[in-house]
Formats: sequence, C-alpha cells, structure tokens
Amino acid sequence: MISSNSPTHPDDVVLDFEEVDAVGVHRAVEAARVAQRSWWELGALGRVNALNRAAEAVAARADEITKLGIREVGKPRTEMEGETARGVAILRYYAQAVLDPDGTSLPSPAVGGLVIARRRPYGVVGIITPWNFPVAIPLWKAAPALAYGNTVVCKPAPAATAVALLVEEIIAPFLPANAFTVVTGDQVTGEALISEVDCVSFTGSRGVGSAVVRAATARGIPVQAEMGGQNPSIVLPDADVESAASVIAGAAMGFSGQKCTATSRVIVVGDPSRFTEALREAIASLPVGDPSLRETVIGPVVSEAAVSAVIDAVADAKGAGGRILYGGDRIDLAGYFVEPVLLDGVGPGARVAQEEIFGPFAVLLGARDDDEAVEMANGVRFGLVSAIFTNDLTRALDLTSRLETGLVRVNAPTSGVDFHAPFGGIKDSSYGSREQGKAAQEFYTWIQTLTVLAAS
Ligand code: UN1
Repeated sequence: MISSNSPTHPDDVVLDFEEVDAVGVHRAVEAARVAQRSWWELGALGRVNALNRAAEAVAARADEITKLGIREVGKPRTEMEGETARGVAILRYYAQAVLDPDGTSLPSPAVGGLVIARRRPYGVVGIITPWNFPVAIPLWKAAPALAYGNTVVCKPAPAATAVALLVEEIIAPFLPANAFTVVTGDQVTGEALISEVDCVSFTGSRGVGSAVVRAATARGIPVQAEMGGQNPSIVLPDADVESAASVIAGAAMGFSGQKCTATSRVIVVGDPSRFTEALREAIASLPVGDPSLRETVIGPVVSEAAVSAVIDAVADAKGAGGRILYGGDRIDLAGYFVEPVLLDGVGPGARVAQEEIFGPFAVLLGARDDDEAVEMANGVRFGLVSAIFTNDLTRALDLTSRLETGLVRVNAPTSGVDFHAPFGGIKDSSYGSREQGKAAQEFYTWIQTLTVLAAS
C-alpha cells in the first residue's frame, strides 16, 4: 500500500492505493489497445467532439481539481487555479489540433499518381507523469496522444495520484472505455508500463528518466523524457532592477522552486550590489505559508526528503564558502516548510550551482562581462531554459544565440510554459523530440508513405 499525504498537513492522508503489478498493467494496456480501434473509428470529428466535451467537463469541475491539487501537492491556490485552467486550454487546443494537416503530398513519379506521407497513431501511449504539475503534465501528454489517434495509460507519481484519478474520472466518460486509464504505483508499475506500450512520454528526475529511456530504447519504441534543469537568469547592467528582481524571485521561489523550469542561478553582469539587494527584498516579500490562501506564493515542499535536500544544500554551500543572504532554515509549522534560500559566495562549479536542488533555492553568481555570463550559464550538464534581463536588444539577441538551452526567455521568467509552443531542452535535460504545440504531432505519430499509381 502506498499513501499520498498532504505536504501541508502530513497527517492528512489524501489517498491510500495499491501498486498495480505487471499483470494489472498488462490488462490495462490490452484494454487500451481494444479502445484504440474504437477511438480511431470515431473519426476526426468524433475525436474533436470528445476532447471538447472533456475540456468542458474539466472546466466545470475546476474548483474541485484545484482544491485537491492544493491539498495533495501543496501548490499555492493562484498557481493551482492557473494550472487547472491551463489543463482546460490544452484539451481545447488539442481538440482542434485533430483537424490539422496530418501529412504531406509529394510529387508522384508517374503522371496521375499520388505520393502521400501521412501520419498514423502508434497505438497505446504510456505516460509517466510527475507530482509537480498534477493536471497540466498528464493533460499535455494525454491530449495530443489522443488527438492524433492513440489511447493512453498514465502512471502518475505516487504523490499526485489522487489528482490523476480525478482527472481520469472526469475525462474518461467522453472517450471509449479504457481509452484513458490511470494505473497507480511506483517503479514496478512504471517498468511494467514501459514493457507493454508502443510509445512512452516521461517527465521527472534525471535519474529515473535515464532508466526510462534505456528501457524504452531497448524495446525499440519511441520515447521522450523531460528531466531536470539548472536554469540561469542573466541580469545585464542596464536591466530594470526592480522589475527583474521581482520576476526572478517568482521564477526561483514560486511553488517553492519545484519546477524543472525554476531559476536556480542568477548571473549578474557587472557590479552585483544593487541587484543583490533588490532580489533579497523581492524574495523576502513573497508570502510563505498555507497554500490554500490566495496570496501565498511559497507553500510547503513536497516531502520530508525535500526539506532535507534544501537544508543539506545550505550546509553544502556554506562549506563551499557560501554566504546566506536570505533564509536557510526550516519553518516551524506542521508541514514540510522551508524558508526560501538566496546565497552568494560560491563559485560556478559548486555543487549547488551545478545540480538541481528542486526547492526554493537560488545562487547568485557574478560575471565580469557577457562572455563570462554565457560561459557560466552553459557550464552545467542541463540545458532546459535560460532568461536574460535587459533593454538592450542587440546584446539580448547576441546572448540568445549563444545560450545552450531549449528555451530562452528575454525579460520573462524561466518558469511558465506556453502549451502551443514546442517545449523541451538539450543536454541532460531532455531526450527525444519536443512536447506540446504542433511538435507533439511528430512524437505521437509515425509516417506512412503511401504511393498510389493508376493501374496500367
Ligand atoms: C512550467 O514552468 O509552467 O516538470 C512548466 C516541470 C516542467 C514543466 C514546467 N516539465 O517542472
């Protein structure tokens, strides 16, 4: 038996559930395989209709989903409301994407013939989703997989299982039976899923992601994995100090920094003193506490282990010469609360400036000039997202082309994703083709080249 507990009140057991074993996963995938035929036979307009109705059903129960998300993963209300609304928007978007062109017509070698490269669904897609976006990530994987004709079996992170089951309860009635099912569990369930499905999409840690990629590629099935980040925000000397500090504070500490897109390093070009003080103040002004309150920006972290990771990182940074500018202690509340941490004094090679802490934790680094800032920004194994703060368009453009990250944002927070744009990183951050937007079509389909000639 596995329990999902509220990080705000760990005595509050949100859900107890069984780990679905290999036999159970096999049954779910076989049922999804049968469902895929009915789903495909509904035709494109049938899929549009079903996904639109699913979107409206999620919208109608947005409050319930939001409340459960706040309770189960501790995401502050404003962010959780935004995430649920994003889930609805994703379903509506992919409902229409069903009608996008699904291939290309090419010149025929024989006059009067046809050559068409058309996209076909794989069959059953396995999605393995994290706890930090309990609604948006399952939906941004499931909605395109379904739109392009696949069915889906979802293995959510144990800590977000109740939300995943609620999403299933809400959307499944609009689809053929077993077209979207959740299998609860942890590693055993995830491994069984990869061994059965036709295609795998994963978001989570680097360690688990590497194992997922190895297992899927060993079977020769397509796989995409979104893993960690160690995301830099670069502040140029001409940036508007107050506004950059406020955006970066939110990007680093919102939802306690528990996003693969969170800012973890703040690289200040030139004299850092004014910006350092502004950032310290911006972080200090962020309301910390009960995630069910609308004003809260920093709620709990997800678990006791996550508290320890932050406290250990503080000790580690101090050992490497770090100076704590803000926070660094556990907060005396029943749940898993830690103060947001801002520090400087460590070098770019320090562990806390290289690895992902996945908590409310930001390291300030100083750079002499743009070249040094780029070198520092790129000097990590991750490559998900970077941000540049400046009003100097020429300098910004130059930096954008030198930063080795899948996403680059100018005067915008590293966190926050546009569901209609391709999303993903390079280096150790990602594997496989991009998620979201039209890029998802490429991942969830294969190309069949069809040649039709007139009978001679
Ligand atoms: C966001 O910043 O809104 O798991 C989304 C994550 C990322 C998604 C970030 N894959 O944190």
